[in-house]
Amino acid sequence: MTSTATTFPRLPRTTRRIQTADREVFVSMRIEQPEVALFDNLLSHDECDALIALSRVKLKQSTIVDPQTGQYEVIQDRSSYGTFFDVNETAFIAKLDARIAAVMHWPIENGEGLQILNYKVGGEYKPHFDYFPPEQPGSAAHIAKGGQRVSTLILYLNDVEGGGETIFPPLGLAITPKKGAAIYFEYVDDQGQVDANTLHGGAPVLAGEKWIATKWMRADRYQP
Ligand code: PD2
Ligand code: ZN
Repeated sequence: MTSTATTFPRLPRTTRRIQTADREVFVSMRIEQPEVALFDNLLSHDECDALIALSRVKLKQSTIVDPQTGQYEVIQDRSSYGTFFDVNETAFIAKLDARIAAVMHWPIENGEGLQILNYKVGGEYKPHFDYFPPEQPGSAAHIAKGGQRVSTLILYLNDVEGGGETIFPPLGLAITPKKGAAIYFEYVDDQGQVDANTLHGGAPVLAGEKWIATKWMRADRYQP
């Protein structure tokens, strides 16, 4: 499937339960314009623990895309540690990639590899867009690898003792991390227009630590 075959929104507004191949997922909150949905029961607690254990051993300081050069840079705005799993890297990751694609209503092959992030106390991700701003020179090289990003799923792998909400400042919305739940949002419509109201960030962790997994979907098949 490519962006030209898209119905919009990707996640139908009437969907309340999603029966994936191996798990029933609940849509516990919806917003329209921009399209945001909270999923409950997406991952089991054992799956969350397994993702953390597999990631802990290979964490590196997170980077962002420099708007001018398109190069990955370590910056203060993103004080987390992270790692990636290639799509379908193992049987376990393949099972999760399939479930994630089912709830995002978008093909597995359009997804970037699952990214795992770990924030310690004080760790945050300042408000940003997940799409590559079309007007920025650094975006072109990334858009060339499967098109624009169109939707995001942030999966919460633990309960955070204090802080660490995912915030959407233009919407006045804050999501408290809950182990096994996930927040979904989409930001490119069927005309290819990006939605600046999806500006979002990860609030500072105040106590404990925060673990998430992020899936970013592209308009077309992703070419790493
Ligand atoms: O950790 C978060 O809550 C968060 C917030 C904003 C993660 C991302 N963006 C992301 O991975 O894009
Ligand atoms: Zn983000």
